[in-house]
Amino acid sequence: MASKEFLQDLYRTLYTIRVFETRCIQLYRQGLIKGYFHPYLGEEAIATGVCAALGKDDLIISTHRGHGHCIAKGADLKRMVAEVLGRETGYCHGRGGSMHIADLDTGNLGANGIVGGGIPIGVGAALSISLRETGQVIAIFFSDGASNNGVFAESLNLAAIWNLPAIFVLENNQYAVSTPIEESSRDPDLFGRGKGYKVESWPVDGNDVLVVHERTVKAAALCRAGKGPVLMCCKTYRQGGHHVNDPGLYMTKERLEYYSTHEPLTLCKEHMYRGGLCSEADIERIEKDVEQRMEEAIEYAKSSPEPSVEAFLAEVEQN
Ligand SMILES: Cc1ncc(C[n+]2csc(CCOP(=O)(O)OP(=O)(O)O)c2C)c(N)n1
Ligand SMILES: [Mg+2]
Repeated sequence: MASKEFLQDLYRTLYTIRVFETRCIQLYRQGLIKGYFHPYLGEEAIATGVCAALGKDDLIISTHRGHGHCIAKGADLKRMVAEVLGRETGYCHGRGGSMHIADLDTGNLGANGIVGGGIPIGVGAALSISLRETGQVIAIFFSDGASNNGVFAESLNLAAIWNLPAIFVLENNQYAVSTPIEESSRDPDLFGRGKGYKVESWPVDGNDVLVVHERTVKAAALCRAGKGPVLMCCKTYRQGGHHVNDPGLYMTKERLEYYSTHEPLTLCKEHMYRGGLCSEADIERIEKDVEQRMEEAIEYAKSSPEPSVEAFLAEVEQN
């Protein structure tokens, strides 16, 4: 059984992602965030469970919906908010914004605005790990839409024939923009796709952080034993539209209702309350602390300078 401390750590990460996304949506509405912003609301258990099973030296590669991955791998909230607000103190000095945060110090090879773009880069990193014999693994995050991209098949096959230490984490949120999974695949669970390449492939409840964690521990062990890759098809659901300006009117009432309770925070709290392991006061304490840290990060970002026009021009000239 998971310990109280471990469950509290998981809840802290889940809640940090929830608050980060919720507050950033408000900042977006205030005009402080430019461009696209794809919230990870409802999908928090995947990044949290996967990253909790990885070591500090292990790697991840992310997607256009990548804030949760950054946070779960240990990114600094202040630098994240600063990046999203386009400030000089951000991870990419405000040049990348929401879809391009990378943090090599925490093993995060970065988000990617190209759907499926992270998959072959992740396999390249796994090949590098394998050649250098470092014992690391990489978790490659991508969603159902990306799994219909040819590069997924090519990458999975290469990883398979070379037994690479890559965990393919398919975040099946059941939509690619507004296209439901039933319209883009005969097999809406998707894990059958790995079997065709003789890759260990599992259906996973992507909203239960303990399940995701337990599966990732197994996947990482297989990878480190030279039996990779592994495909984890984590079923989840977006708690809203594709991005901040999409009201998601095409989402089905039944599923929204089901996933309003079968969702990461609620399920984690159930684990915490089971057997009297944690109290409401424990949860409240974590939530207050997270909310305060987020407000500090927002203050830091707001008071940070925007990059200067001169700096932009100098970079363009250099390149
Ligand atoms: C190569 C490419 N094609 C199209 C787009 C436009 N686009 C952005 S997100 C998206 C849907 C991606 O769906 P999925 O992979 O399921 O990711 P999710 O948004 O569900 O996390 C599309 C088509 C893009 N960014 N890159
Ligand atoms: Mg999707």
